[in-house]
Amino acid sequence: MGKFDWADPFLLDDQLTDDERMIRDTARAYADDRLAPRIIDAFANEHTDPDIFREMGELGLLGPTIPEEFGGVGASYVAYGLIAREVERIDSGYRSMMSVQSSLVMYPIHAYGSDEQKSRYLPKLASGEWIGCFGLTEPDAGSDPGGMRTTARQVEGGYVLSGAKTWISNSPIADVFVIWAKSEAHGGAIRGFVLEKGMKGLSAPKIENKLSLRASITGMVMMDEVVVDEDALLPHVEGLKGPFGCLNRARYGISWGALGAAEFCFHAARQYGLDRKQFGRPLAATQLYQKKLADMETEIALGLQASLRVGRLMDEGRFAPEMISIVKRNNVGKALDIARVARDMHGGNGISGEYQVMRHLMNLETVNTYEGAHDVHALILGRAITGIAAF
Ligand code: TGC
Ligand code: FAD
Repeated sequence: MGKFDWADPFLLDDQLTDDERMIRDTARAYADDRLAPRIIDAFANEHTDPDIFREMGELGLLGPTIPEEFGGVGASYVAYGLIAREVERIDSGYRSMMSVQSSLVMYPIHAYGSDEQKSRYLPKLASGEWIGCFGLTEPDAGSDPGGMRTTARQVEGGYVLSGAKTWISNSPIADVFVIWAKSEAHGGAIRGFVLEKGMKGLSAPKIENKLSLRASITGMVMMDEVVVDEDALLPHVEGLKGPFGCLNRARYGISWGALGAAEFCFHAARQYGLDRKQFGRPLAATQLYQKKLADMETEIALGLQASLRVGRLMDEGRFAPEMISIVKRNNVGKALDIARVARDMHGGNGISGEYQVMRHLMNLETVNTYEGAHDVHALILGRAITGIAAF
């Protein structure tokens, strides 16, 4: 008979390779030693520290699945998920910074870019010297990115981009902007362009006063007739499958990350219940408290196994986007429920920044919405189940 470990009920650790465990341990040590001590102040003061990109880059945590020749470490998608879990155990905003750089900026340049684009951008993005952002969402095109209005007009030797993107992670501090636009020269098809900070007509104002993800800066991207050379175009993809190919990777990472946040909340609620006495005994000695902990442990364990399975299928090249919709939607939804219940289990202390569960709860509200809202993933699955698109 095996031994039961409440913190790793299905022995997930056993199912990892040595390399994956090593990468996970690196990410965990960094998160505990360098991110955890900063987060309470960073969230309270809405402060994003650009040094975090450099620190993560030094440890190989940015674009880890990218081959070594471009600055990555050629790690598995399972390893990428494990990094997301460790970073989001501290804060969803820090995971956001990491996953935008890795899946939404480095991935498209690697998968759809020219050799020149790969050599110019990937090593500096991998080291964190340059910060990237990904502009898909617009004020009037969120869940329906096909309705975007940003255009690229062909001119002699290049393109002119005009439009506005909103809710763009990292944009106010970004050096590199992956922008999706409808290109007149390609029959109105959506194409990707790589823009750089300082281009005339390009600005990225910060969105102030977010009540969620406060340690991760978010902004708009305004493009007022930004002229780019022909070589700013990502040559190897056309249509919405370009941005969706990136979103597949980021959504998958989020499915692990959200469970990292949920694990933090579960562990905090367990410890709080063991320490706090009411009616002459620990809260954890009551049946209601134990049932809540059992529900949390169960959902986290099931969700992690599902993400591990999807990660293995990604590594084997056998994943379908709908698999990712299942784990993104389920794991984030369950993490949000767990954070809410953990907040309740902390009583009045649960609303204090020091106890951190409410910060995770507030963050997970964003995570539930971005990268395909919870209900939008239900509709993606509904389409696959019935053959009828209900968008
Ligand atoms: P649809 O007709 O379904 O598809 C259009 C074309 O795209 C292809 N495609 C995919 N390809 C790869 N992977 C996927 N997951 C794909 N989904 C679709 C499809 O095959 C088709 O290709 P082709 O060659 O036939 O043209 O498109 P639709 O317009 O009907 O889409 C509907 C829907 C709901 C699926 C889609 O629009 C959607 O997913 N909406 C959600 C939008 C979203 O997720 N936005 C995320 C913005 S980025 C972000 O939030 C970053 S936050 C990061 C952080 O801080 O961590
Ligand atoms: P809407 O699409 O208007 O949706 C509003 C509500 O309606 C949701 O509940 C949704 O589920 C529901 N809904 C929509 N369509 C349907 C339908 N057909 N049937 C039933 N219900 C529907 N975007 C980027 O491009 N890059 C980024 O880096 C980025 N970072 C972000 C960071 C933060 C902090 C936030 C909050 C957002 C970020 N986003 C980013 C944008 C994010 O992807 C969008 O907010 C998301 O896709 C939803 O779009 P929306 O906000 O316009 O909501």
